[in-house]
Amino acid sequence: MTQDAYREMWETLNLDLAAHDGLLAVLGKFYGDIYMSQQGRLKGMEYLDFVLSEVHGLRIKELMDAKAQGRKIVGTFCVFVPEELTLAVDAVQVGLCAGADAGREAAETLVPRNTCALIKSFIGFKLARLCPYTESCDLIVGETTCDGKKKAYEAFAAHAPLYVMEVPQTKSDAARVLWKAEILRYMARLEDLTGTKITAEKLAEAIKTVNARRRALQRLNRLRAAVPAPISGRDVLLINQVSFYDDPARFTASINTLCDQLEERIKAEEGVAPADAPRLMLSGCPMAVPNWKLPYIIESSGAVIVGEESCIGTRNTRDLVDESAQTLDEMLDALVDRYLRIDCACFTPNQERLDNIETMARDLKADGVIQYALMFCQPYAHEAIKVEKRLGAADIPSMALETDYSMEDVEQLKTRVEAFLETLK
Ligand code: BJ8
Repeated sequence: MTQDAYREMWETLNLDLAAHDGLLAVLGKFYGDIYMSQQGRLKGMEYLDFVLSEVHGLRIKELMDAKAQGRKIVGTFCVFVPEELTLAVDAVQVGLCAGADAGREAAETLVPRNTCALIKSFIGFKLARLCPYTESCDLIVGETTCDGKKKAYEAFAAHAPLYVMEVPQTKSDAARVLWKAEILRYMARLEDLTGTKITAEKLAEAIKTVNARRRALQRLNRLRAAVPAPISGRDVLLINQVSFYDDPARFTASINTLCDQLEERIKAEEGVAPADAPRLMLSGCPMAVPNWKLPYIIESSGAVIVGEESCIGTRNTRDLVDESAQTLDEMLDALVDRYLRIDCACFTPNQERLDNIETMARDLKADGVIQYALMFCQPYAHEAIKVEKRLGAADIPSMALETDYSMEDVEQLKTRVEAFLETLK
């Protein structure tokens, strides 16, 4: 498609074209500096570069074509929304990225200033008419996770076709009953939206599709345990980010090809950083596209990131849905169980997250962990204290950072990261 045809498509979606041009220019420059400057990238990353270069182009065209065929587009902000149900009604699910400081001033007319950058970002993108994904959606699914999101959705509902899932805050038996009811309610909403009934056959297929993507990402995560690290943390973060909006089957095939290349590289004992480069794991809040600030700072300071304990990382891929269920109800139970294993900091208590972090740091042979929290994020800031204690008891060095999407603190973050790396020597 030509640039003119893209502009026509964006105009149809009612984007603010001038502001959108500005956003794409910044994104392109940022991507060039952070990604294309890396040495020794795998051939398979060309696919990701292509997807990113067409992020508001070709993929949006695909969504438009899907809509023209009568398919619905469902946008989400949280890994609690079961994509299996969305696929089972032949709708397309896209994660609505919220990783840029765009439309902040407009967002602050709807939510308080001391709201985390992720929430302000999704509201800002909508109010400033900057995101073709948001504008393509027939339904946007929110969820009652943290207080910030819960209250923000009340304001957001006046601007978008919003539906909110009630996510329990504990893992009790009563919570499970609530979550099952919510899954059934969401299923009915999707059936109503699309006019398609979910059958055992369709759901089984959708479960397989999403599990296959998780397996490919699990494989990628296992390969990162190699020394020297065969792929940069920046590239894996990008892969995880793209997983939220690319076509699932195409994405899975591309990541498996990339993993084949990684295996070759590991056999040849080649790495993206020297074998003695400090190996760091990130833990905490999700980093949505195009939030690449901290990974860039870390890796340009001589360390390599070997894991992301985050929803745009292993929290989204660690658990599979049991594929042995036969009936629709058994499949729904399998979904309920799988999603209730998510160890988001919004749960109380949340002991399993501490166990998962320690296990992951050991499996990846991490020399240290950097905890990442967005400013004003209460759940992850609270858990940072516990995580630090737990890692300290396990003799794994860690440091907790709080930041947002602005570039103002880059130097300060760099100084702290470098000081942390010094302590690891
Ligand atoms: S399952 S982590 S994607 S809720 S950073 S908005 S928590 S104040 S994003 Fe999340 Fe689902 Fe949990 Fe994962 Fe609130 Fe914190 Fe902001 Fe956050």
